[in-house]
Amino acid sequence: MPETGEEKAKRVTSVLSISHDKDVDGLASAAIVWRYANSKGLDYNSLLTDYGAFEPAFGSAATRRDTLIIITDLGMDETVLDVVTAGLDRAVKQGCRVVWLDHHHWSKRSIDAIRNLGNNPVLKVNHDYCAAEITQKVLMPRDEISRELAEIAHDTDFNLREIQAASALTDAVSVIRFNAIDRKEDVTEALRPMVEHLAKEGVPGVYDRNAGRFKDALIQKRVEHYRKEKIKKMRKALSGHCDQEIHGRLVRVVEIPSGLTSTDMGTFAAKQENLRIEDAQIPVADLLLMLSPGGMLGIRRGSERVLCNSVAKLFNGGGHPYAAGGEYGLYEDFSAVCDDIFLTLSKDMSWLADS
Ligand SMILES: [Mn+2]
Repeated sequence: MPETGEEKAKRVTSVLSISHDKDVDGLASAAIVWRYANSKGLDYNSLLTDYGAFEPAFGSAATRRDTLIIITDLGMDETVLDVVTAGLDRAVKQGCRVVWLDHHHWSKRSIDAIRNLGNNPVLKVNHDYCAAEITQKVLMPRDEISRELAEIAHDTDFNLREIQAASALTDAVSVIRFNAIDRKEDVTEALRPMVEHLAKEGVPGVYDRNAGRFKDALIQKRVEHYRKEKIKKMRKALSGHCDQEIHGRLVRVVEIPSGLTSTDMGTFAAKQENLRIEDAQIPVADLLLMLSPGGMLGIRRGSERVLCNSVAKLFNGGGHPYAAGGEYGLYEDFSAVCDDIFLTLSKDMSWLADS
């Protein structure tokens, strides 16, 4: 659509990047946006945020003038539609332009709300790629550092774990985030040095591939410590597992402590060699539900005989067939929760895959 004289924004002078603070995909996307801003000679500001904190993020976007606002790795569902569109609408009236690049599931109403903003908004949503890959293809198609950042993000977002640097970065992000949250510090500020290094030099800016370690010795030490603790916590969580066979599938529920992600736990629990508990060997479960202290449910699978997204729907959540999340709610008695979950699953068959 050609820009009309009236609608045309004054030349943008800066870029505001809003990206997901939770994982490597969000950080890599922010780093690619930085490289884009830099290549165009535009000022760059970044905000990293998470679901539940859209109000301050988009409130801040609403104060911008003549800014290209690039949002990456964040989905917009209808619960935040008003907050998001109000903020962006104001920004657009002040000469801003919106580019939104994402790979989550969007409702038609959410898509229309963004497409209806003024100043020719760009919205690209594609489930086949991670957000950093979409960001790289749209903004920096010929930039080698951006391409590598996207590759690292893909490895972690699709949980392939084939690239050592990608797994290391994932752990470093967790270490930095959990540490900031524990100390009640700002997560964006805590992650900013890492995003900057990634933006300026790509992966080699933070991680030495040949040595297999972070360039920053303190981060390396903290990641090593985090990994050791993580394995202890995962073994402990598994030892308290609650199993039941439902509709011919082995369903397992575990409690996970804070500081452990369901992606890590799910990956660990899907490997037979990790399932030796005391002196007994337990099988890999078809379906694994991980209950966190706040009552959130991480849902992963150990075989293709179950659909995690259909399980999530029974617990107010959603996701992919191979990984999903839901909510159980606050609880006190873990074994009562297990009974309740098993009962819910036994009454429903939508979560059974045909294979
Ligand atoms: Mn992502």
